[in-house]
Amino acid sequence: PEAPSARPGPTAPALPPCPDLPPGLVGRLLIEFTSPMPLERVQRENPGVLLGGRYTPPDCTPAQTVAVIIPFRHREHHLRYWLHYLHPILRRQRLRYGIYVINQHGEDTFNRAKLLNVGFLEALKEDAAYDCFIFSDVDLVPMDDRNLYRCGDQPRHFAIAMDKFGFRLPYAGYFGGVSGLSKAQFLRINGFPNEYWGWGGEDDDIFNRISLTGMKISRPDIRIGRYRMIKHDRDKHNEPNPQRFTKIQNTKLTMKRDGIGSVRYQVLEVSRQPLFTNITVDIGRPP
Ligand code: UD2
Ligand code: MN
Repeated sequence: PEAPSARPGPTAPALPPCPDLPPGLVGRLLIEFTSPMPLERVQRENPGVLLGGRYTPPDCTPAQTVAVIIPFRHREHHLRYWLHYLHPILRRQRLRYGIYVINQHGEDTFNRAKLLNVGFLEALKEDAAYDCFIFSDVDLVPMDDRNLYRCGDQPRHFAIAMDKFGFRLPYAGYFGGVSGLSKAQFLRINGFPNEYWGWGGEDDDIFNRISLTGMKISRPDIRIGRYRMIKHDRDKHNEPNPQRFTKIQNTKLTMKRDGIGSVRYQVLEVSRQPLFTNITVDIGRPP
């Protein structure tokens, strides 16, 4: 018989699959955005997170590999709170994950959905194992860790009960804030639209894409899908898009030509930070 080895080597037995319901979740969380949040503190409190914001549970093998994609520009202080709250939550949820901040270069009009498309492609370039994509605003923090950041057999909407909407779904077709699609679900809807410049409409277009391809949104219990949004004014260069109302009438026509298959952009920098991967990208400007 072989001598017992003191530490796991290449012949160590594989870890068991992670349980469906992770042990050690705490449920309702206290979330506040008043005390300042230095990055050094967040780093110190999350020693298990690897360069680029990667994490793998030490005690089990997760079923999925999750890329969290954050559309971003000039929201550094929101990102610090997001990282502070989300890393421990995702860890307790026993996820194998990576955090990708997709930073729009320059000062042209913001384009959230196009940045999310870029995040999908660039995360896959970093690790072809990603099979679940969670798209999150930088200013949204879940108030309950039972809201599991995983993908299922239908596209998932996580941020359903936000403080700013009185903890209710604002309308039945609402799909904004935080959502999740498996790789197959994302490709089935040709990804997200690239042609929504400025604020609004892109989330409704994504909802339309999902309905038009015969899928149904899945949501957590209203008592669990609660979120706090960090209070903020409208950013510069993200004015409400006046075309949004007519554009969302035409998803059926536009989704075939406008999506992940047609996204054009240029990566300017990939920088692996201790708590996240920052990808600065030139996505052009509205025509
Ligand atoms: C709502 C939706 C959001 C999106 C948006 C319309 C909620 C909670 N969220 O957000 O998902 O559909 O309407 O486009 O209802 N961002 C930057 N820098 C900028 C501008 C935007 O980083 O200069 C990013 C950031 O991640 C932000 C997100 O884009 O959280 C959405 O922008 P917002 O927070 O200004 O819009 P909001 O709160 O109305
Ligand atoms: Mn916001």
